[in-house]
Amino acid sequence: MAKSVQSNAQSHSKVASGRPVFVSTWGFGKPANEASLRTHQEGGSILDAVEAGIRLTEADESNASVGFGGKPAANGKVQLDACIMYGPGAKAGSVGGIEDIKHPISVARAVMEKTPHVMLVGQGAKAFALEQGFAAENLLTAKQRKEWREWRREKRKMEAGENNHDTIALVGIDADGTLAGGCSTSGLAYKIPGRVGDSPILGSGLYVDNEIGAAGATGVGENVMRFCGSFMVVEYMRQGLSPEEACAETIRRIARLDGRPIEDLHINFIAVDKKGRFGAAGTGDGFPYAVTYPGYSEVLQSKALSKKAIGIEGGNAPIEDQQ
Ligand code: SD4
Repeated sequence: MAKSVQSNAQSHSKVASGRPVFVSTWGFGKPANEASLRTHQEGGSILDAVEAGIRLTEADESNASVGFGGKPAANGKVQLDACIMYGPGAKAGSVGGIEDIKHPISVARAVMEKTPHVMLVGQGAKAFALEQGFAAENLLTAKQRKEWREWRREKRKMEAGENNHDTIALVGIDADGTLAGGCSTSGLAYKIPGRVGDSPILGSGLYVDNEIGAAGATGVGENVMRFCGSFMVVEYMRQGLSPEEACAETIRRIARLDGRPIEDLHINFIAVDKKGRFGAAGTGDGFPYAVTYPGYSEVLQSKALSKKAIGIEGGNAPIEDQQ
């Protein structure tokens, strides 16, 4: 296994020629990466940079899967999940199902830096955020309230497929080789209140290993979190796979264990390694990811493990439940 892995590795390497490097999910990751790069160039740490990039996406009302403007749970409340991880010392913070707070990535960072804990959820997470000076605000926009009401009126099912995505996972490495990453989402649209997906779960929606690299996930969280998906990507990189092949091998292994065809899983991974190599893979065709370093910022197409279309970015429209 390790052998064939090594030989695959050579043909799938994309390497950044500058530092820092930021890699994130979807096309909207590009402006997030660019905010990260700016923050770093202005003197921020790699952790500050990751947080700043994700905050840009959280504040973007047009993104229906992250932060303000995100789609609500079935009860009409927007419940957000986020985590952040810093390579040195493997420090981490996370919040699950937090309501009324626009920047869960910053609350996750506060959990990491100001408490002895790693994860806070629900009411406790919100109370902590308020204590830390975060403002409570309504995150359900008029557009999302209208769509949620229609969804409720038509008694449609919760969706979990190719049009229910757009989480941001963003990982970065600086000139010293220090790694950091974050992940933020409103989760699956119209989920059962209290449902938490992979995004705030360390090792699932995000993992950072300062010796090896970092990885993040987007898509149907249930199909990532049963397999510690991002941790698995990092472990494949440890075995010598390139970031792209590590993402692809993780998807193949998940599909084998799950038993369903790859195209029914709707998951995607991004990764960067300690050498500044980067890559991504998705179960469907057309998963875009963004890569930014000094003098370079592009949206690239990931390796596709099936021909099934990934669904439109910014989609997040109800379809039949595919669970
Ligand atoms: C979740 N993984 O809550 C998230 C959803 C997502 O892009 O990634 N959307 O399952």
